[in-house]
Amino acid sequence: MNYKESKDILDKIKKAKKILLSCHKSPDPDSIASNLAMYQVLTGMKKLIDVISPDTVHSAYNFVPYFDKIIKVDITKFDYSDYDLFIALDSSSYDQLVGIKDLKMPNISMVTIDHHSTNEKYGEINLLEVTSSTCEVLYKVFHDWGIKITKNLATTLLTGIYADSVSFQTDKTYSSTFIVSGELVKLGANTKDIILNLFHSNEYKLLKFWGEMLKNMNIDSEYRFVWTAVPYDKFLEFGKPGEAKSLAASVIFRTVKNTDFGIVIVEQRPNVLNMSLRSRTNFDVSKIAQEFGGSGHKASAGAWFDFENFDEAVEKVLVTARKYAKEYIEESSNKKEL
Ligand SMILES: [Mn+2]
Repeated sequence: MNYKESKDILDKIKKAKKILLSCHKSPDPDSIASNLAMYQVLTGMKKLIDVISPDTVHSAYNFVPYFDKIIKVDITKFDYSDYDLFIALDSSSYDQLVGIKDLKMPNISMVTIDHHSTNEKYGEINLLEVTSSTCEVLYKVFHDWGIKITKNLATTLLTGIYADSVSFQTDKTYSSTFIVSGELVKLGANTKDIILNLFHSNEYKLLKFWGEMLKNMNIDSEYRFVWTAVPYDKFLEFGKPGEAKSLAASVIFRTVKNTDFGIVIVEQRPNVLNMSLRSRTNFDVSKIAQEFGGSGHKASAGAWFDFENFDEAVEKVLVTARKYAKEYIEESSNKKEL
């Protein structure tokens, strides 16, 4: 047995007739894939399953098997009364799942399966392993349940692992991540399709927008970071590529030699800034995000915040970044002296 919770969860599933699965707000590939993997396994057990999403699911992920089973709903009006069980995947809190603060939790039995260290254990049974992805955890759960992994299921699970580990680069990429991935490849996961769709399918317009970001890229050599800031008129001009910012932060702005981190700021709505931060070293970017009402991890964080004057708002971010950068540089040099 990989997990002591596996049996109790399976017992709950066996007793349930109709089970609800739900993607989290702004569903990412691990959210989509973990839900569709669970969908495949539970329909195989002849259960009635609905997979809902509180947000539109990006069509870029329609290569994931059974993608068309996800139904977008208005979560504030959703009727839960039909279901015996709610399995919440890849969401550290109910707020994160629905994307609305303090929305009342439905009055049905809830199980959570997750990989975020910030998980608030909001279900009756909570299975948490801090690792690459919920899909990695699910593979081990399915193993405990004795599920036969089909090619489709293997592709689905490996999609979540590839995406959430950013091709095995995050610090939550453990030996278990490689072992599970190896097993999934052996079982017929279509790695070519996953790589093509996840990493080699950028929209032309999005890359042109990256050009705009790169044009405005600056380096602060003293405090060791790069940053860019793009105003709303440019965001509009390039067709509002909403996903461009976090992708650019991961793919470009965290890769600059002699820096500790990168910041990408885009005015995605008039007078609202959306910021993505990525760390290249041990620098904790979530500290900066938190000062602007955001959240995230040490290596990757983000924030949305209102502002009045664009240049002043960007300057405020830079001042905050320099404050934490200074602390980090001093700490690192102290360690070296010891
Ligand atoms: Mn995840």
